[in-house]
Amino acid sequence: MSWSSEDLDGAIADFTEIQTAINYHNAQETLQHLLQNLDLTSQEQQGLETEIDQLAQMLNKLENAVLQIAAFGLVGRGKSSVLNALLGKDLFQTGALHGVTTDIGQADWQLLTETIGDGVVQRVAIADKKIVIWN
Ligand SMILES: Nc1nc2c(ncn2[C@@H]2O[C@H](COP(=O)(O)OP(=O)(O)OP(=O)(O)O)[C@@H](O)[C@H]2O)c(=O)[nH]1
Ligand SMILES: [Mg+2]
Repeated sequence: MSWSSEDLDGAIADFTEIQTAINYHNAQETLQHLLQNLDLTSQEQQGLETEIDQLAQMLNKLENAVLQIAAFGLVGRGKSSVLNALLGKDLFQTGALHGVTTDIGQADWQLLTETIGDGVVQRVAIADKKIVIWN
């Protein structure tokens, strides 16, 4: 069988996708293993609490395929307002004065899977608002 350049491109793309999945799985397993096999004294545990927590959060992101959205921009340009609009809740303080937001804030979005017609649609659902992110 002779391969066309499209066949080769397709095979390379498939291989890249498989390699990505393997890397993802390896990262997940490594983190799981690390967190499950921590052998620390209570003093060490206390001292490394923040780092351990960050690793657990990283693992949670890998396991739940968390997508993070961050807003960057000049002061008073509407970052908090946009995030509030997406969330459907006034979680982030907004205001006309520059520099209203002084700390990093976070809010959780919940991903729901719904079946509509023949296809499965995944939605980000916050309060009563829904944003389709995958179809
Ligand atoms: N006219 C208009 N005003 C907006 C819009 N979006 C936000 N604002 C107003 O602009 C001001 C600043 O909005 P914020 O969401 O607080 O902006 P921010 O970028 O988070 O500001 P900092 O946290 O201070 O950096 C507020 O008074 C908002 O009500 C918009 O699309 N149009
Ligand atoms: Mg803000």
